[in-house]
Amino acid sequence: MLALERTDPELYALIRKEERYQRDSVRLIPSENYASQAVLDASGSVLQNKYSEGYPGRRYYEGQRYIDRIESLAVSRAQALFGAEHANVQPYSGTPANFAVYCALLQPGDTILSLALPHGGHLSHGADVSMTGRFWRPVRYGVDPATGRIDMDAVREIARRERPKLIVAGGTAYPRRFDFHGFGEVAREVGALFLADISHIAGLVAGGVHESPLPHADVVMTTTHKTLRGPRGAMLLCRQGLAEAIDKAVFPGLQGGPHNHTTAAIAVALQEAAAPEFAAYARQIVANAAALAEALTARGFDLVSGGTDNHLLLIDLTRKGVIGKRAARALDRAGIVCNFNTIPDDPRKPWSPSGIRLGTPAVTSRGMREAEMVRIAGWIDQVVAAPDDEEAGRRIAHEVREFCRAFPAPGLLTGDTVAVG
Ligand code: DSN
Repeated sequence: MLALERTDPELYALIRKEERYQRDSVRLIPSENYASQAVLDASGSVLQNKYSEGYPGRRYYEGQRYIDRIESLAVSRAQALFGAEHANVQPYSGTPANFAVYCALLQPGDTILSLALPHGGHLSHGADVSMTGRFWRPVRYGVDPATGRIDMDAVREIARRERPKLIVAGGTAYPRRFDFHGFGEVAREVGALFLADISHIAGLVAGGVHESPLPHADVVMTTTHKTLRGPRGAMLLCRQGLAEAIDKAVFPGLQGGPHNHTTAAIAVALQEAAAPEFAAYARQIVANAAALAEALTARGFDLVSGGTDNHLLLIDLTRKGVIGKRAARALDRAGIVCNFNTIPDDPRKPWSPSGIRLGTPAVTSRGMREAEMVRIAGWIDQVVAAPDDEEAGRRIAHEVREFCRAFPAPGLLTGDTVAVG
């Protein structure tokens, strides 16, 4: 970033500080990751200079000889990795991608059945505060209060009663597997279409650790920057029969020119995800989450659903006597970055909920394994036990910084090269 350093030293210093922060802390936000240097290279390339409304071979601007090849490469890699008949790699991110699916498949006012936001669903699945909850009629399934898991019999009952046009499986804070086969059966029984939003688990699906929804779903949406470890973007996968509707909804329906630099970076990430090392990475994400869950449970933490099948843990801090936001802020001061989160049927509000959410994709990208998860659980326990102890927070932050040195993160500078300001 020599040019940036020269022309805008203030901004350059802020980026370097963020880089050092990412390097020296344990990042446990389950939707975050460290993209490879190759992904960052493509994402910061001259491709961002080009306008390309349309699709390969059918553009509204000239000068597409390389852009068409780049987008076609991303599309064919997505098709191959996920076994999809059709792929659209242009959505800017997950929410616009889900919006495009609703525009393609539904009429305004049609019913969408999805996982309730307070039970781990996503805003774009029809939450009240989202436009998706205004333009369409949302109905919700939740998790069973006793098990913390989705009960497919309950989903079927709601679907039979509400007759949705679309059923959505997927979420942001659900630590268990989605029964894609079961959702597909319910959708077919009530004549609904089925959207699987695998944004959080796409890397686990690509790595063969979680079941693919492709045989069961009409459309699959994923963001590309979470467990898949690509740039910030999204993809839609579907069968050929829905391809035209999906493509038209993305462009010209909702978006203008695709972000070609992102498309190229998605292509890079898809190639990386097809490598055998990525399957090992996906397996280790899940093994690390299980190890973190076990170590925290042994220290008296309450995990929603009692554990995890994937990359994330949702922790109810009620019995620890600390609210989620206070814990998350104290952890951040101690070099452990997570987010405060509602738990199912949380008596508290989303801005100050009862829980925290942790995930292992980023720490696994640094090469951390089960033993490191036990160490991290120990720090979390110390911080949550005394969130206002600033001295302990500083000591732990120092220990975390030293610990992180042994685990270089992809795409980040190492050593003192980032020592600015
Ligand atoms: N914001 C993402 C997450 O953290 O799960 C979902 O869009």
